[in-house]
Amino acid sequence: MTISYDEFISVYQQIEVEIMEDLPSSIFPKETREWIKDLMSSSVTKGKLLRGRTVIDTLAIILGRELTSEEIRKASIAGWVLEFLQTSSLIADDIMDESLTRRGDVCRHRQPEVGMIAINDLLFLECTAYRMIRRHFKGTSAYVPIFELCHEITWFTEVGQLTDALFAKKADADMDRITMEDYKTIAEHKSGYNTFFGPICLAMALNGEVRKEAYDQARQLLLPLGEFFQAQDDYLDCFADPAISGKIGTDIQDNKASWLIIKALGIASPQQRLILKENYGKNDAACIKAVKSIYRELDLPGLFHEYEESSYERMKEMVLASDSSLLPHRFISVEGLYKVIA
Ligand code: GPP
Ligand code: MG
Ligand code: MG
Ligand code: MG
Repeated sequence: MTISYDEFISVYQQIEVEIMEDLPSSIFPKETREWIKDLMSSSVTKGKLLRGRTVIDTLAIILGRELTSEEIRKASIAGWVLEFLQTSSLIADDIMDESLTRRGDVCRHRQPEVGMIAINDLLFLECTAYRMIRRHFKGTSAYVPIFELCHEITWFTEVGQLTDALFAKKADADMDRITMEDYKTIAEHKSGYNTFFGPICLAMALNGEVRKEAYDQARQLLLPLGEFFQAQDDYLDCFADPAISGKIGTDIQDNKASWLIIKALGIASPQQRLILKENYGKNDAACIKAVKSIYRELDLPGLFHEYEESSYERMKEMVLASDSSLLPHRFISVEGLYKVIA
């Protein structure tokens, strides 16, 4: 990547100083100031930061040259804006999914000293993202496009998240009625906007892109990657080692319309379906185990890897068929994006 993890973190340190300047000790108690500092350093900076760093990479690809230090600084700020928005969403998601761990730590709302203050925390992080945009871009031509893009990303992510939550509320017998088309709608919205559309379109905006068609094409190419990303996330929810993924899966007990259950119900024998239906959506270790064992019987890991290969080929074809005057092919490197999500 154009910028190392450490270089990107060093931009965060400047952002932290600016935010703390907005909270002078002459007005705010030490507890408030320390809370905010700790919230940001213990949550926002703890991810892989790939979305944020992709803004910088994309800008370098668009320009086709090394970035100046000023360009790196601006793109890094935009990258951190996305990271603040993403962390805000993750705190909300963990409350909704009743998750236990995130980024290798106990979920924010489960930390005894935090509890439901996590709701204020997630709202604070979202507002802080817009404060950062105002501070760094107001008066420049990128200000309005960046502002609008961030609103759009958040808006669609929230609609996707709602759709996901409503599907999970359905009785398990209804899981059958959820199709891969429904899955695509959920995944493209809850994950495609923040993971792919956001980083790439912010770089386009930083480069002064104003053509609506360019953003429309970006949406067309990037949202399907969100579907793949979410399928991978669903696969990892069940099969990854939490020590590596940093989070303990909850999709089975949460009755989620996961890629795995939709695929499984599509190919299971009547007997296997019965076991899936009896055990899915129950927060019970034996039920979770029963579902996982059907997943293995059906070789879902193998089927996921086949899906991975075929979706990669599909993405490559879509990029090659796209209008290069709106989005140069070199700009969207499918290999690069796959590396981002790997
Ligand atoms: C991923 O779902 C989607 C999000 C984290 C978006 C949340 C958006 C909100 C507006 C709250 P997931 O539950 O599968 O993610 P994870 O596996 O990381 O918990
Ligand atoms: Mg979740
Ligand atoms: Mg969720
Ligand atoms: Mg998940």
